[in-house]
Amino acid sequence: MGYRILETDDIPGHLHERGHWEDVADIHVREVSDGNMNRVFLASSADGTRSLAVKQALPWVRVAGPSWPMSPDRADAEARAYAQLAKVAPDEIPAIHGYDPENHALVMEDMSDLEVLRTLLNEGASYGPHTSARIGELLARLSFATSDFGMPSAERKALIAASVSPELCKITEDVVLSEPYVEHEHNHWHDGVDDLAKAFRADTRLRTEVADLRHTFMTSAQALLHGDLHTGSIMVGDREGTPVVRVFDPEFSFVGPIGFDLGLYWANTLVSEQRARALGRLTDHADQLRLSWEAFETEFRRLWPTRVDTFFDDAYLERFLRRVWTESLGYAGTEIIRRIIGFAHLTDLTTLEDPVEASRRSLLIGRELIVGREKLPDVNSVRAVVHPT
Ligand code: SR1
Ligand code: MG
Repeated sequence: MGYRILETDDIPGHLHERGHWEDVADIHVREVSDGNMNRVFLASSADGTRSLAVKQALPWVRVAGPSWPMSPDRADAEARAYAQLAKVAPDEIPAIHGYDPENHALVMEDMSDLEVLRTLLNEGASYGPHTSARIGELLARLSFATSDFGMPSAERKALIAASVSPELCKITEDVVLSEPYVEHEHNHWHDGVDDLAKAFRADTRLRTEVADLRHTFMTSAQALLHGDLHTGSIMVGDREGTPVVRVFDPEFSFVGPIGFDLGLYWANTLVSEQRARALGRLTDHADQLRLSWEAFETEFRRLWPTRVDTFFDDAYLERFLRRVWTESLGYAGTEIIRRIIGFAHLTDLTTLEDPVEASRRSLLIGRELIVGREKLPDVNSVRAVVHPT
Protein backbone atom coordinates (compact mmCIF):
# COMPACT_ATOMS: atom_id res chain seq x y z
CA MET A 1 0.00 0.00 0.00
CA GLY A 2 2.88 2.36 0.70
CA TYR A 3 3.35 5.13 3.23
CA ARG A 4 0.35 7.19 4.34
CA ILE A 5 0.02 9.81 7.03
CA LEU A 6 -1.96 8.35 9.92
CA GLU A 7 -4.76 10.43 11.39
CA THR A 8 -6.39 9.85 14.78
CA ASP A 9 -9.17 7.79 13.20
CA ASP A 10 -6.66 5.52 11.43
CA ILE A 11 -4.90 4.42 14.62
CA PRO A 12 -7.41 1.73 15.79
CA GLY A 13 -7.25 0.02 12.37
CA HIS A 14 -3.47 0.32 12.29
CA LEU A 15 -3.10 -1.28 15.72
CA HIS A 16 -5.56 -4.02 14.84
CA GLU A 17 -4.05 -4.83 11.43
CA ARG A 18 -0.59 -5.08 12.91
CA GLY A 19 -1.71 -7.48 15.63
CA HIS A 20 -1.40 -5.13 18.59
CA TRP A 21 -5.07 -4.96 19.54
CA GLU A 22 -7.97 -7.35 18.96
CA ASP A 23 -11.09 -5.27 19.69
CA VAL A 24 -11.04 -2.19 17.42
CA ALA A 25 -14.19 -0.79 19.03
CA ASP A 26 -12.37 -0.61 22.37
CA ILE A 27 -9.57 1.67 21.13
CA HIS A 28 -9.84 5.35 22.01
CA VAL A 29 -7.23 7.61 20.50
CA ARG A 30 -5.97 11.15 21.11
CA GLU A 31 -3.12 12.97 19.45
CA VAL A 32 -0.43 14.20 21.87
CA SER A 33 2.21 15.44 19.39
CA ASP A 34 4.60 17.75 21.19
CA GLY A 35 8.14 17.55 19.76
CA ASN A 36 9.48 19.41 16.74
CA MET A 37 9.57 16.48 14.35
CA ASN A 38 6.84 13.82 14.61
CA ARG A 39 3.27 12.91 15.48
CA VAL A 40 2.36 10.86 18.53
CA PHE A 41 -0.98 9.25 19.39
CA LEU A 42 -2.10 7.57 22.58
CA ALA A 43 -4.53 4.68 22.27
CA SER A 44 -6.33 3.35 25.33
CA SER A 45 -9.12 0.97 26.19
CA ALA A 46 -12.41 2.30 27.55
CA ASP A 47 -11.72 0.85 31.01
CA GLY A 48 -8.22 2.34 31.03
CA THR A 49 -6.46 -0.98 31.62
CA ARG A 50 -4.58 -1.02 28.27
CA SER A 51 -2.76 1.67 26.40
CA LEU A 52 -0.15 2.05 23.67
CA ALA A 53 1.60 4.95 21.98
CA VAL A 54 1.97 5.25 18.21
CA LYS A 55 4.65 7.56 16.85
CA GLN A 56 4.83 8.34 13.15
CA ALA A 57 7.48 10.30 11.26
CA LEU A 58 5.96 12.79 8.82
CA PRO A 59 7.57 13.62 5.47
CA TRP A 60 8.46 17.02 6.89
CA VAL A 61 9.53 18.71 10.14
CA ARG A 62 6.23 18.80 12.07
CA VAL A 63 6.61 22.27 13.54
CA ALA A 64 7.66 23.76 10.19
CA GLY A 65 5.18 21.90 7.96
CA PRO A 66 5.64 20.85 4.32
CA SER A 67 7.89 23.86 3.64
CA TRP A 68 10.68 21.92 5.45
CA PRO A 69 10.58 18.43 3.85
CA MET A 70 12.30 15.61 5.72
CA SER A 71 12.34 11.93 4.86
CA PRO A 72 10.29 9.80 7.28
CA ASP A 73 13.16 7.30 7.08
CA ARG A 74 14.35 8.94 10.29
CA ALA A 75 11.97 6.58 12.11
CA ASP A 76 14.09 3.68 10.83
CA ALA A 77 17.10 5.23 12.60
CA GLU A 78 15.02 5.54 15.76
CA ALA A 79 13.93 1.88 15.60
CA ARG A 80 17.55 0.80 15.06
CA ALA A 81 18.73 2.91 17.99
CA TYR A 82 16.09 1.44 20.28
CA ALA A 83 17.27 -2.05 19.29
CA GLN A 84 20.82 -1.19 20.40
CA LEU A 85 19.64 0.60 23.54
CA ALA A 86 17.50 -2.40 24.47
CA LYS A 87 20.66 -4.52 24.66
CA VAL A 88 22.41 -2.28 27.19
CA ALA A 89 19.69 -0.36 29.01
CA PRO A 90 16.32 -2.11 28.58
CA ASP A 91 14.91 -0.49 31.71
CA GLU A 92 15.78 3.04 30.61
CA ILE A 93 13.89 3.07 27.30
CA PRO A 94 10.20 2.59 26.49
CA ALA A 95 9.13 -0.95 25.62
CA ILE A 96 8.94 -1.17 21.81
CA HIS A 97 6.06 -3.38 20.66
CA GLY A 98 6.64 -3.11 16.93
CA TYR A 99 7.89 -1.04 14.04
CA ASP A 100 6.07 -0.59 10.73
CA PRO A 101 8.79 0.42 8.24
CA GLU A 102 6.25 1.07 5.48
CA ASN A 103 4.47 3.78 7.46
CA HIS A 104 7.52 4.71 9.53
CA ALA A 105 5.47 4.18 12.67
CA LEU A 106 6.57 2.80 16.03
CA VAL A 107 4.17 1.18 18.47
CA MET A 108 5.50 1.57 21.96
CA GLU A 109 4.83 1.80 25.67
CA ASP A 110 2.47 4.54 26.79
CA MET A 111 4.54 6.64 29.17
CA SER A 112 1.85 9.19 29.99
CA ASP A 113 2.05 8.23 33.68
CA LEU A 114 5.58 9.68 33.61
CA GLU A 115 6.58 13.33 33.14
CA VAL A 116 8.94 14.94 30.70
CA LEU A 117 11.99 15.98 32.73
CA ARG A 118 12.02 19.50 31.28
CA THR A 119 8.37 20.03 32.23
CA LEU A 120 9.03 18.96 35.80
CA LEU A 121 12.14 21.12 36.11
CA ASN A 122 10.32 24.12 34.68
CA GLU A 123 7.67 23.65 37.33
CA GLY A 124 10.33 23.75 40.06
CA ALA A 125 11.01 20.10 40.75
CA SER A 126 14.48 18.81 41.53
CA TYR A 127 16.23 15.99 39.64
CA GLY A 128 16.50 13.71 42.63
CA PRO A 129 19.47 11.41 43.20
CA HIS A 130 18.86 8.96 40.33
CA THR A 131 18.18 10.78 37.08
CA SER A 132 21.59 12.10 36.05
CA ALA A 133 23.41 9.04 37.36
CA ARG A 134 21.22 6.79 35.24
CA ILE A 135 21.70 8.97 32.19
CA GLY A 136 25.49 8.86 32.65
CA GLU A 137 25.46 5.10 33.14
CA LEU A 138 23.24 4.53 30.11
CA LEU A 139 25.53 6.65 27.94
CA ALA A 140 28.59 4.74 29.13
CA ARG A 141 26.96 1.41 28.32
CA LEU A 142 25.70 2.49 24.90
CA SER A 143 29.02 4.14 24.06
CA PHE A 144 31.17 1.25 25.19
CA ALA A 145 29.01 -1.44 23.57
CA THR A 146 28.95 0.29 20.18
CA SER A 147 32.57 1.48 20.18
CA ASP A 148 35.65 -0.41 19.03
CA PHE A 149 36.20 -1.22 22.70
CA GLY A 150 32.97 -3.20 23.05
CA MET A 151 32.14 -4.40 19.52
CA PRO A 152 34.23 -6.53 17.15
CA SER A 153 35.58 -4.49 14.28
CA ALA A 154 33.58 -6.04 11.42
CA GLU A 155 30.30 -5.85 13.35
CA ARG A 156 31.01 -2.23 14.15
CA LYS A 157 31.72 -1.33 10.53
CA ALA A 158 28.31 -2.78 9.70
CA LEU A 159 26.70 -0.74 12.49
CA ILE A 160 28.35 2.44 11.22
CA ALA A 161 27.08 1.76 7.70
CA ALA A 162 23.55 0.89 8.86
CA SER A 163 23.37 3.98 11.06
CA VAL A 164 24.37 6.56 8.48
CA SER A 165 21.70 9.26 8.69
CA PRO A 166 22.62 12.13 6.40
CA GLU A 167 19.43 14.19 6.65
CA LEU A 168 19.22 14.19 10.42
CA CYS A 169 22.95 14.78 10.84
CA LYS A 170 22.62 17.71 8.45
CA ILE A 171 19.96 19.25 10.70
CA THR A 172 22.39 19.13 13.62
CA GLU A 173 25.34 20.30 11.51
CA ASP A 174 23.18 23.26 10.47
CA VAL A 175 20.92 24.28 13.34
CA VAL A 176 23.33 23.40 16.18
CA LEU A 177 26.80 23.71 14.71
CA SER A 178 26.63 26.47 12.13
CA GLU A 179 23.52 28.65 11.75
CA PRO A 180 23.79 30.48 15.13
CA TYR A 181 27.20 31.80 14.02
CA VAL A 182 26.05 33.23 10.67
CA GLU A 183 23.04 35.21 9.50
CA HIS A 184 20.28 32.71 8.76
CA GLU A 185 16.50 32.90 8.43
CA HIS A 186 16.09 30.13 11.02
CA ASN A 187 17.74 32.21 13.73
CA HIS A 188 15.77 34.38 16.12
CA TRP A 189 16.44 35.79 19.56
CA HIS A 190 15.17 38.09 22.27
CA ASP A 191 16.03 41.77 21.75
CA GLY A 192 17.86 41.67 25.08
CA VAL A 193 20.60 39.43 23.66
CA ASP A 194 20.92 41.19 20.31
CA ASP A 195 24.44 42.43 21.07
CA LEU A 196 25.64 38.93 22.00
CA ALA A 197 24.10 37.34 18.90
CA LYS A 198 25.89 39.92 16.78
CA ALA A 199 29.16 39.53 18.67
CA PHE A 200 29.06 35.71 18.31
CA ARG A 201 28.67 36.03 14.54
CA ALA A 202 31.82 38.16 14.45
CA ASP A 203 33.79 36.11 16.99
CA THR A 204 36.52 34.39 14.99
CA ARG A 205 37.87 32.49 17.99
CA LEU A 206 34.43 31.12 18.84
CA ARG A 207 33.61 30.28 15.22
CA THR A 208 36.88 28.41 14.75
CA GLU A 209 36.24 26.29 17.85
CA VAL A 210 32.68 25.57 16.69
CA ALA A 211 34.07 24.60 13.29
CA ASP A 212 36.35 22.13 15.07
CA LEU A 213 33.44 20.63 17.03
CA ARG A 214 31.35 20.51 13.85
CA HIS A 215 34.09 18.70 11.97
CA THR A 216 34.48 16.26 14.84
CA PHE A 217 30.72 15.67 14.77
CA MET A 218 30.99 14.88 11.05
CA THR A 219 34.00 12.59 11.23
CA SER A 220 34.45 11.01 14.66
CA ALA A 221 32.62 7.67 14.49
CA GLN A 222 33.25 6.69 18.12
CA ALA A 223 29.96 5.11 19.14
CA LEU A 224 26.21 5.05 18.54
CA LEU A 225 24.60 8.22 19.89
CA HIS A 226 21.09 9.08 20.94
CA GLY A 227 21.72 12.25 18.98
CA ASP A 228 19.25 14.65 20.64
CA LEU A 229 19.53 14.03 24.37
CA HIS A 230 17.91 17.14 25.81
CA THR A 231 15.67 17.13 28.88
CA GLY A 232 12.61 16.86 26.63
CA SER A 233 13.88 13.43 25.49
CA ILE A 234 13.78 12.05 29.04
CA MET A 235 10.79 11.00 31.10
CA VAL A 236 10.90 10.42 34.82
CA GLY A 237 8.52 9.26 37.50
CA ASP A 238 7.80 6.59 40.01
CA ARG A 239 6.21 3.20 39.46
CA GLU A 240 5.24 1.28 42.58
CA GLY A 241 7.85 3.10 44.63
CA THR A 242 10.68 2.60 42.10
CA PRO A 243 12.17 5.65 40.39
CA VAL A 244 11.78 5.41 36.62
CA VAL A 245 13.97 7.12 34.00
CA ARG A 246 13.14 6.63 30.32
CA VAL A 247 15.17 8.01 27.43
CA PHE A 248 13.18 8.31 24.21
CA ASP A 249 13.17 9.89 20.74
CA PRO A 250 16.57 8.66 19.45
CA GLU A 251 15.72 9.54 15.84
CA PHE A 252 18.90 11.62 15.47
CA SER A 253 20.94 8.53 16.27
CA PHE A 254 24.11 7.80 14.29
CA VAL A 255 27.68 6.74 15.06
CA GLY A 256 29.39 9.92 16.21
CA PRO A 257 31.45 11.52 18.99
CA ILE A 258 30.46 10.22 22.44
CA GLY A 259 30.68 13.69 23.96
CA PHE A 260 27.75 14.91 21.88
CA ASP A 261 25.11 13.16 24.01
CA LEU A 262 26.72 14.11 27.32
CA GLY A 263 27.15 17.67 26.07
CA LEU A 264 23.50 18.05 25.11
CA TYR A 265 22.38 16.74 28.47
CA TRP A 266 24.76 19.06 30.33
CA ALA A 267 23.65 22.08 28.29
CA ASN A 268 20.05 21.48 29.17
CA THR A 269 20.84 21.07 32.87
CA LEU A 270 22.90 24.27 32.82
CA VAL A 271 20.14 26.30 31.16
CA SER A 272 17.63 24.83 33.59
CA GLU A 273 19.93 26.01 36.37
CA GLN A 274 19.85 29.55 35.01
CA ARG A 275 16.05 29.42 34.97
CA ALA A 276 15.99 28.19 38.57
CA ARG A 277 18.37 30.97 39.62
CA ALA A 278 16.22 33.57 37.89
CA LEU A 279 13.17 32.33 39.80
CA GLY A 280 15.03 31.91 43.09
CA ARG A 281 14.25 28.20 43.24
CA LEU A 282 17.55 26.49 42.75
CA THR A 283 17.55 22.92 44.07
CA ASP A 284 20.01 20.25 42.95
CA HIS A 285 20.65 21.73 39.49
CA ALA A 286 24.33 22.50 40.13
CA ASP A 287 25.12 18.86 40.83
CA GLN A 288 23.85 17.26 37.63
CA LEU A 289 26.91 17.61 35.44
CA ARG A 290 29.03 15.99 38.14
CA LEU A 291 26.55 13.18 38.80
CA SER A 292 26.18 12.27 35.13
CA TRP A 293 29.92 12.48 34.41
CA GLU A 294 30.87 10.42 37.48
CA ALA A 295 28.35 7.74 36.55
CA PHE A 296 29.54 7.76 32.94
CA GLU A 297 33.20 7.53 33.93
CA THR A 298 32.66 4.86 36.59
CA GLU A 299 30.67 2.64 34.23
CA PHE A 300 33.09 3.14 31.34
CA ARG A 301 36.02 2.21 33.60
CA ARG A 302 34.12 -0.84 34.86
CA LEU A 303 33.59 -2.01 31.28
CA TRP A 304 37.14 -1.27 30.07
CA PRO A 305 38.63 -4.66 31.11
CA THR A 306 36.01 -6.40 28.93
CA ARG A 307 37.22 -4.68 25.75
CA VAL A 308 37.38 -6.84 22.65
CA ASP A 309 40.36 -5.18 20.97
CA THR A 310 43.80 -4.44 22.36
CA PHE A 311 44.46 -0.66 22.61
CA PHE A 312 47.53 -1.67 24.60
CA ASP A 313 47.67 -0.20 28.08
CA ASP A 314 45.21 1.40 30.45
CA ALA A 315 46.95 4.68 29.70
CA TYR A 316 44.85 4.97 26.55
CA LEU A 317 41.66 4.86 28.63
CA GLU A 318 42.78 8.00 30.46
CA ARG A 319 43.48 9.79 27.20
CA PHE A 320 40.18 8.67 25.71
CA LEU A 321 38.09 9.75 28.72
CA ARG A 322 39.85 13.13 28.73
CA ARG A 323 38.92 13.60 25.10
CA VAL A 324 35.28 12.67 25.75
CA TRP A 325 35.16 15.12 28.69
CA THR A 326 36.62 17.99 26.69
CA GLU A 327 34.39 17.42 23.67
CA SER A 328 31.33 17.10 25.91
CA LEU A 329 32.01 20.56 27.30
CA GLY A 330 32.33 21.96 23.79
CA TYR A 331 29.09 20.38 22.60
CA ALA A 332 27.35 21.60 25.76
CA GLY A 333 28.39 25.11 24.78
CA THR A 334 27.05 24.77 21.24
CA GLU A 335 23.73 23.37 22.47
CA ILE A 336 23.28 26.26 24.92
CA ILE A 337 23.98 28.87 22.28
CA ARG A 338 21.77 27.40 19.57
CA ARG A 339 18.86 27.14 22.00
CA ILE A 340 18.96 30.91 22.57
CA ILE A 341 19.94 32.47 19.25
CA GLY A 342 19.21 29.62 16.81
CA PHE A 343 16.07 27.87 15.57
CA ALA A 344 14.62 25.75 18.40
CA HIS A 345 14.45 27.57 21.74
CA LEU A 346 13.92 26.16 25.24
CA THR A 347 10.80 26.73 27.30
CA ASP A 348 13.14 26.92 30.31
CA LEU A 349 13.93 30.44 29.14
CA THR A 350 11.06 31.41 26.84
CA THR A 351 8.49 31.00 29.61
CA LEU A 352 10.36 33.31 32.00
CA GLU A 353 8.65 36.66 32.38
CA ASP A 354 12.01 38.32 31.81
CA PRO A 355 14.40 35.86 30.14
CA VAL A 356 17.17 38.35 29.41
CA GLU A 357 19.52 37.90 32.35
CA ALA A 358 19.30 34.09 32.35
CA SER A 359 19.73 34.03 28.56
CA ARG A 360 22.76 36.31 28.64
CA ARG A 361 24.40 34.28 31.41
CA SER A 362 23.68 31.07 29.50
CA LEU A 363 25.15 32.44 26.27
CA LEU A 364 28.34 33.53 28.02
CA ILE A 365 28.64 30.15 29.77
CA GLY A 366 28.13 28.45 26.40
CA ARG A 367 30.86 30.51 24.79
CA GLU A 368 33.29 29.83 27.63
CA LEU A 369 32.65 26.08 27.52
CA ILE A 370 33.50 26.11 23.81
CA VAL A 371 36.56 28.33 23.73
CA GLY A 372 37.89 27.31 27.15
CA ARG A 373 37.13 23.60 27.08
CA GLU A 374 40.76 22.49 26.85
CA LYS A 375 41.49 24.44 30.04
CA LEU A 376 38.61 23.06 32.08
CA PRO A 377 40.03 19.82 33.49
CA ASP A 378 37.31 18.90 35.98
CA VAL A 379 33.86 19.53 37.38
CA ASN A 380 35.06 22.25 39.78
CA SER A 381 36.59 24.28 36.98
CA VAL A 382 33.29 24.08 35.08
CA ARG A 383 31.39 25.18 38.19
CA ALA A 384 33.68 28.20 38.36
CA VAL A 385 32.54 29.14 34.85
CA VAL A 386 28.87 28.51 35.54
CA HIS A 387 28.73 30.29 38.85
CA PRO A 388 31.79 32.47 39.45
CA THR A 389 32.07 33.50 43.10
C1 SR1 B 1 14.24 21.25 12.82
S1 SR1 B 1 14.64 20.39 14.09
C2 SR1 B 1 15.20 21.37 15.36
C3 SR1 B 1 15.53 20.59 16.53
O1 SR1 B 1 14.42 19.79 16.94
C4 SR1 B 1 14.90 18.50 17.30
O2 SR1 B 1 14.32 18.09 18.48
C5 SR1 B 1 16.40 18.63 17.39
O3 SR1 B 1 16.82 19.11 18.65
C6 SR1 B 1 16.65 19.60 16.34
O4 SR1 B 1 17.91 20.21 16.44
MG1 MG C 1 12.96 14.77 19.69
